[in-house]
Amino acid sequence: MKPYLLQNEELKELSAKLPRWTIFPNHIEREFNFFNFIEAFSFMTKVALICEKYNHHPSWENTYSKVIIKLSTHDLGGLTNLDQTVASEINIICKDL
Ligand code: H2B
Repeated sequence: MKPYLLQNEELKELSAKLPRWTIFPNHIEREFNFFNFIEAFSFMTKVALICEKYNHHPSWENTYSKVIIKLSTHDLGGLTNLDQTVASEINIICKDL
C-alpha cells in the first residue's frame, strides 16, 4: 500500500472512522487496558504482525496491563492512509475492549 498524507476532508472523517482513537495533528493514539501483563503482551504480538504486514510500525509503550499505541508516518511527516489502515485493523482485533 502506497502511503499518502491524509487531506483535510479525510482528516475530518478520521475520528468517526476510528472509534476510541484520539486524533492529533501528526499522530493518532489509543490506550488499551487489559487484565494483566500476559494479555497486554499477547495483544502486542498480534499488533506486531499487523504492523509487519504493512511495514508500518508504532511508537508504543507498555506498563503492566496497559498499552498505548501511537501511529504516525515518519517518512512523510504526518498522518497517512497507512496509519488509518493499521489503526482500523487494531480496532478489529480488540473489538471487545
Ligand atoms: N513505520 C512508521 N510508523 N512510519 C514510517 O514512515 C515507516 C515505518 N517507514 N516503518 C518504514 C518502516 C520505512 O522506514 C522502512 C525503510 O521501510
